Amino acid sequence: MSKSLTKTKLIDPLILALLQNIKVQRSKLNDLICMEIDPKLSNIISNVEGKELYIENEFYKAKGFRKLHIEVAEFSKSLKILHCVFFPDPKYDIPIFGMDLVKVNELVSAAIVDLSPSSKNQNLKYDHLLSHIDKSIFKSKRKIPVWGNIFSKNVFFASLKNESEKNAFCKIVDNYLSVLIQLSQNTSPDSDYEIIEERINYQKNYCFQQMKNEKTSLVLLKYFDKIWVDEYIKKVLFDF
Ligand code: BLA
Repeated sequence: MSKSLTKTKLIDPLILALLQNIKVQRSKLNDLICMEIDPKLSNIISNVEGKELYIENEFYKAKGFRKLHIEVAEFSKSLKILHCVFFPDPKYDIPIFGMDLVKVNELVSAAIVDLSPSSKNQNLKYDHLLSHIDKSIFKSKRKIPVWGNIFSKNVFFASLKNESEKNAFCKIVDNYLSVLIQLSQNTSPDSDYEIIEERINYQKNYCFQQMKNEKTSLVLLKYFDKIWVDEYIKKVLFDF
């Protein structure tokens, strides 16, 4: 059914474990379809010494979701990234699933996952499903930056220092995805224009705030010019 990510590259074991979890959860969605994209954007590879680069993108859609995006990237053989955002179809009352894992050599400096609200008070519907998930083993929780006001109060953000924290993060991602799948299976499309418009605006704002994260663009600017980076961020990562 699908082309699969990372066929062409030996992949980091933690990123591989997360990818497998995400794909198993994604396969539970109804009407899952792989979206073809320009191969220039799906696979980006450079072997220039010191500036080696590998980016692989996969896009699907499904009932309730306009875009299910997974990106695996490796920069200069040392910086490894797993980026994943599942954007709901604004006709549906489903939150935005987002995760980012940034690994520099063996240290996971940033591991973040959230089900972010895609309309006002929506989080009240799933808060109780996330808030009891145990996060007590993590020793290096991190503070959400100012642009991160798009995240829910159950956003998880930490550095991962050892194997047990890495395993526990995989479980948290899996739990958040299970909640997402459960929520998406219990909804049907709305036709009220006002609520759809509100959800569109929430997604626009989500993308707009994510674009303020200079850490994303700073990495890409080491390998590409500004025009390319702006296009990539606006069209591939955070389009609306
Ligand atoms: C941080 N994102 C980072 C960092 C890098 C990237 C290098 C710094 C790591 C650190 O603070 O320890 C880079 N992330 C990338 C790149 C891509 C990427 C190049 O996805 C893709 C090409 N970022 C997201 C999503 C979320 C996210 C979907 O793309 C959350 C759902 C969050 N990334 C996020 C946050 C930080 C971060 C909150 C920390 C920012 C900070 O502390 O200032």
